[in-house]
Amino acid sequence: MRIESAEVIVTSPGRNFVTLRITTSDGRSGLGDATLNGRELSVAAYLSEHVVPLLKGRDAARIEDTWQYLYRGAYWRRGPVTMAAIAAVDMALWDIKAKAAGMPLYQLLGGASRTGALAYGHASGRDVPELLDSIRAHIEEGYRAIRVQTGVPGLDSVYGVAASAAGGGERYDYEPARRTALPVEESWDTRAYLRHIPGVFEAVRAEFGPELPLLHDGHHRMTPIQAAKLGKALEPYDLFWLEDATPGEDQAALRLIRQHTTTPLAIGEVFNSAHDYTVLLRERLIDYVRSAVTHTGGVTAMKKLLDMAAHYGVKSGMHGPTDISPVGMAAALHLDLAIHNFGIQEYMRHSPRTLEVFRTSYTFEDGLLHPSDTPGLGVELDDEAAAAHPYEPAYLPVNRLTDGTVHDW
Ligand code: GCO
Ligand code: MG
Repeated sequence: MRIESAEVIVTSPGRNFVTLRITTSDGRSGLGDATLNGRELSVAAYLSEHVVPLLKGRDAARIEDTWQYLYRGAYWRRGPVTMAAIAAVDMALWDIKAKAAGMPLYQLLGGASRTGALAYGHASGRDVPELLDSIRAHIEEGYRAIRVQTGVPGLDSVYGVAASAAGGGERYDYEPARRTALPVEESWDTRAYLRHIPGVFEAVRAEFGPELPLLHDGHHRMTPIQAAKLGKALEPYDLFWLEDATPGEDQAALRLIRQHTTTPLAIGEVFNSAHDYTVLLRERLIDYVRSAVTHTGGVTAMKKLLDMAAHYGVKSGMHGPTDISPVGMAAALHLDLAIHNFGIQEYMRHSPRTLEVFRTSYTFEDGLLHPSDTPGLGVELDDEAAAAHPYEPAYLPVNRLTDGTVHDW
């Protein structure tokens, strides 16, 4: 089973996706996700200029060897572009291997450890009443765990808050990347945010009671002492997790937060390697690993990372916004089902237009996701539908403090 060809497909059914399709000499094909929101073409170029030429003629069954060849062989290691490209190759090869075996991928990863993966959805509102409506709508859709984000008085637009229920999007969801010539600039005031959020969670608990798992994303905006203060203030509301409290590259910052609060901590959506977690795991500074299969070098690397986390009692909470394509999502779901230390899976849901391009078989029922028993990853790409949506540049926003200083977005 030799690799005969590999093609990079860039499509934009409402938002941009980069997909790699590998085809073998015996006519099998596999898909891998290489989408890096706002920087898509850098991964597409890395793949087509530097990776695809190396794949032709390789044994498609040698997944570990190919991973090491692309990782060590490049000399320049890690980084989101490289690791997303390696991830796409890795996912596609696992897809092929599982199809050849006639099994869903999770069977090759050790088989199911559970009946389905608990998913959390994104509720948001510009104010508390709108937020409560959004939570209600998510519960009606079947969600059993909810991420809570709201507007902050005095700030025009805030990370994670859908512009409006009817806001021109295909779903009532927050999509940060905009198709503008330059990035949209948002404004931010951490003190106003810190004053506002505890009251929001108080209102949510008052309305929905103590049981519903609630999550919150700080999106890297706080200093360690601010994050410690927020974690402490949120303790009465029993969060499932507080995510990305401080900027991702500073692992030691989590030490200070951990000393002050029992609110569980999650981090890692901007990480791209297990090495980004060594201090966090060894010192038990986090509770959930947030990496995406797509940005961490694929199924091979993610499985190793999650196995390492398991030894420290740390669980998975894989990144699953709409900028992870249905292919990357499916890869996460197979891991979610197979690993022992599963925690929760983010599930924002793709738009109907995206799902016309990517034909998925995973299911969402009674709050649980299942990758399905279709052999392989269980996702196929419709080339005609993909070609109908050419790439359109889009940027993630840039954040500024109210005095104009650039801040973490
Ligand atoms: C999340 C993330 C996303 C990111 C997005 C950037 O928790 O789902 O923070 O909303 O902002 O993936 O492209
Ligand atoms: Mg996040």
